[in-house]
Amino acid sequence: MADLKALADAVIKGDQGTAVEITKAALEEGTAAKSVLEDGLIAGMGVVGERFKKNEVYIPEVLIAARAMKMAMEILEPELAKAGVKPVGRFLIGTVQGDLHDIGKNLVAMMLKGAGFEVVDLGVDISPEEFVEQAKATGIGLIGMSALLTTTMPAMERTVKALKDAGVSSKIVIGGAPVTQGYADKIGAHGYAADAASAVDMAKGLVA
Ligand code: B1M
Repeated sequence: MADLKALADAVIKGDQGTAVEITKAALEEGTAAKSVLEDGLIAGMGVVGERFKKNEVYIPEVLIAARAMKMAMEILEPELAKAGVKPVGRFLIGTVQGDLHDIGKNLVAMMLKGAGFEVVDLGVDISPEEFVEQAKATGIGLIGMSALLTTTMPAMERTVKALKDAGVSSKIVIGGAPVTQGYADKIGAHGYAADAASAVDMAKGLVA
């Protein structure tokens, strides 16, 4: 019987080799892909997210854990697809126009994937028009924007307006060092998250 607790521990420790090995062994012996995902990988990333929120671990540990999860996911994804396992939700994310910072945005994307979301990452310097185009093309109900510069924050407001003008009814979450809850309220975003773990909580709340 595959030890999914050991798989969760491997993710927490960022031990790629062990995470991949247990994932392969679990699938070979017939453990359901959904169980490997939920009781192993997501359980492990959930612990990392909680520790990150409490400042018990920091960005490097989160990145290492996310990488271990990613390696295991590469093995698991075809099996999940075969079994018809649906993601918890879908999330479209990008850094706004004029802004090239992506470390925080990538962390948010990784933590969302760790929580079972399918993430479409548009990258950096994304114009309001591109957000609208991609939101319409993918039909994704949750859109996240990141900005690290006070000078690029207004692009968030323009993007929220463009999405609403285009009739996109997706929920919009914003974040990034200079962004605040007050700013989210002002521009009509549905939510603000101060860090990657809070972004996951917010996304879960919005799809619930
Ligand atoms: Co830039 N930079 N930078 N920079 N840079 C800052 C942001 C700055 C505060 C530095 C400073 O002056 N002290 C300053 C902004 C000042 C301001 O506007 N108030 C600044 C500046 C001025 C600039 C340039 C203009 C510098 C220049 O060229 N003169 C230039 C702008 C380029 C551009 O974007 N057009 C620039 C360039 C760069 C680099 C390319 C060199 C590099 C970016 C590399 C990259 O991202 N690939 C860089 C870096 C690394 C930084 C600092 C040092 C670190 C940012 C970072 O990655 N933090 C930063 C100073 C600092 O913060 N100490 C600085 C770690 C990251 C994990 O945190 O992104 O806040 P953060 O993400 C957090 C939360 O905010 C939240 O979750 C994350 C994890 O908990 N979060 C979200 C983020 N996005 C979210 C989205 C959500 C929810 C939560 O929902 C969707």
